[in-house]
Amino acid sequence: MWSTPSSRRSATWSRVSSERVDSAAMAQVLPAESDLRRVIGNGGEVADREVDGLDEHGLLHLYRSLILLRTYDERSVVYHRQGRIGTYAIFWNHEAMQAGSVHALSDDDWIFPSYRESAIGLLRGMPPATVLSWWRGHPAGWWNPADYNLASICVPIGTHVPHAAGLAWGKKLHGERSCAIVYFGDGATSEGSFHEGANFAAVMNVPLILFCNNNQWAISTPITAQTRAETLADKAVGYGIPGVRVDGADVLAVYEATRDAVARARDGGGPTFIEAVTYRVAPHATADDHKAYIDLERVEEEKKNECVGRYEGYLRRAGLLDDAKAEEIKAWAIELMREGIKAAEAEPPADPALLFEHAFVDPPPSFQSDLEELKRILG
Ligand SMILES: Cc1ncc(C[n+]2csc(CCOP(=O)(O)OP(=O)(O)O)c2C)c(N)n1
Ligand SMILES: [Mg+2]
Repeated sequence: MWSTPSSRRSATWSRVSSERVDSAAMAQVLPAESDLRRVIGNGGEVADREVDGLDEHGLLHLYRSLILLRTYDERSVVYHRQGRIGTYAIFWNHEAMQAGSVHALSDDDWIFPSYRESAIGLLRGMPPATVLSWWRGHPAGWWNPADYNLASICVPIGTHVPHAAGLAWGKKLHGERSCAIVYFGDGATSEGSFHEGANFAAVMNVPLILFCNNNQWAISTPITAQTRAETLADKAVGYGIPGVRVDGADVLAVYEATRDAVARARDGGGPTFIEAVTYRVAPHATADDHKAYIDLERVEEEKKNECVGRYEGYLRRAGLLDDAKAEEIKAWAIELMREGIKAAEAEPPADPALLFEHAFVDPPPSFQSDLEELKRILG
């Protein structure tokens, strides 16, 4: 940056400061919504609603995506127990947040996932073997982000929020109509990088959707120990952007909220913060035992309202799904996973030198002996 010719530097900075003035002048936001938006009823006194933008084909496609993610997740826990993949971050009951939001995007919109959305690439046509390889620690699990408009899976909490804000800013500077979405958890809202990214996106009025999966736990830290704000959506007010709260187990409510946020982003309306509220009914990851800190009765209660079953009920009430169709889709997803783990396991062992390459331009001399020792251990 210091070698940037002064003419280019000043052109960039004058654009930056004038945009800041514009967006500051526009920053008049309503208090964040505190009610959870819902579309799916309960089959009783709470009626189902219809959603614009999804016809019969779209509604079933969404179901297919939910089943694909659910099957990926359930099979992954089994593969972990069989020693075929490493530690795995379970996303059971998070599928609606992922599928509902991705269905509101176009393929040229960029996705920035955290580890909780590790399999979101499947919704962009990524083979299950790629994600399974990632969890196997194998380089076959690395991809070129530009191939899918999908950034790599972010494990440090919140550090991808500024990356997503920067990419979205670039889109704005290029005059593109596409946007970016970044996924993070409730715990991430306490991180500096979340704040930096959200504030930058707001000030620069970039086309970004900040999608918070509020599953009410950050490993063993409950949401009540995370913030004194009444809702996480309230944080949006501080950035001067709209904040929306949805039921994260209602895939159609998630779709609707994201669709609106995408439309606003494309029209130059800037970022939106979406708080999707759900409950983490599984342990944080396969290495965690949540019995040490969670109320298991609450977990059982929450499971009754899990997102796939709720959407299945909606489709059945609308006459769009029957047992035969549901079984066919589940069988398709299981077969994909069978092929996926077979392909991942057929990958030849990775070259251990890859662990050391690309880390430094000038590697320290110790790397050579470290690599030799690793090779000796691996036999
Ligand atoms: C910068 C950073 N600090 C700490 C951790 C350790 N860590 C891993 S997961 C996690 C909890 C994150 O909770 P949340 O943001 O709510 O996401 P969730 O796992 O619930 O999806 C923490 C603190 C980390 N990965 N990165
Ligand atoms: Mg969380």
